[in-house]
Amino acid sequence: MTTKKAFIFDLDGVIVDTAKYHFLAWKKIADQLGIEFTLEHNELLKGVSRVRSLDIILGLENVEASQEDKDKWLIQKNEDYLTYLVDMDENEILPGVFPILKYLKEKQQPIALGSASKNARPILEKTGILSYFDAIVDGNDVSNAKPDPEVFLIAAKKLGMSPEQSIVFEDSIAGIQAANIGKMISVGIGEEKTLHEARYVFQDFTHIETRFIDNLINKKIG
Ligand code: B16
Ligand code: MG
Repeated sequence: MTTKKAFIFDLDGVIVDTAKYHFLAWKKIADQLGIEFTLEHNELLKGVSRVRSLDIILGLENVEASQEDKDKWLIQKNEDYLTYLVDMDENEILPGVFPILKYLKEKQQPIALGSASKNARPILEKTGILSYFDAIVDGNDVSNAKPDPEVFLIAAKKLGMSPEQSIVFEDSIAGIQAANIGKMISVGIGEEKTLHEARYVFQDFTHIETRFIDNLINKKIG
């Protein structure tokens, strides 16, 4: 009998390096409003919904705005962000991701996407990896943003697995917290100092050995 686990991947910053495009698009809005917005501030937006991201940016300098203005900036940000995605192809897949996805497929492990982004599907299509996913849960499917575990709980359910049988790969603090709150195994992708709440942290997928995946599948770690 094959042992199965649910492997749930965040999108931005884990599968593709779109975090840099989100940053550039938000920076334009911040500059327009005279708000200082740095890469350090950008960490606060990772895994966070578009609406909440704008509130965080405005909050950096206590800028008050009408709902009408906020709606306008949200549209502007997304339109600008989408221009960065036009030429996106498989070259934007982060190092080590393809081999891991292929390995999980070989081992017949269920795979899901758990992303806050409302642009997730077109990104998966453009980069040619949509077919690797047995379930997709994105910003269009949830009402509670990370660190609420809703997105990952729905993903696990769609794969027919319990939270305890689920492993979440995440680059954001909010996402790691969501996985932990959901009682899943959290694997941080990025800096140890930023993602110290994760059960495991790897700089990127090239640092994850198949032995680690095998141990997760066979429950030797967790
Ligand atoms: P969109 P993830 C998140 O995606 C991003 O990390 C976050 O920066 C972004 O604001 C959010 O998606 C919403 O994205 O504007 O495309 O709907 O990391 O959860 O895959
Ligand atoms: Mg992310």
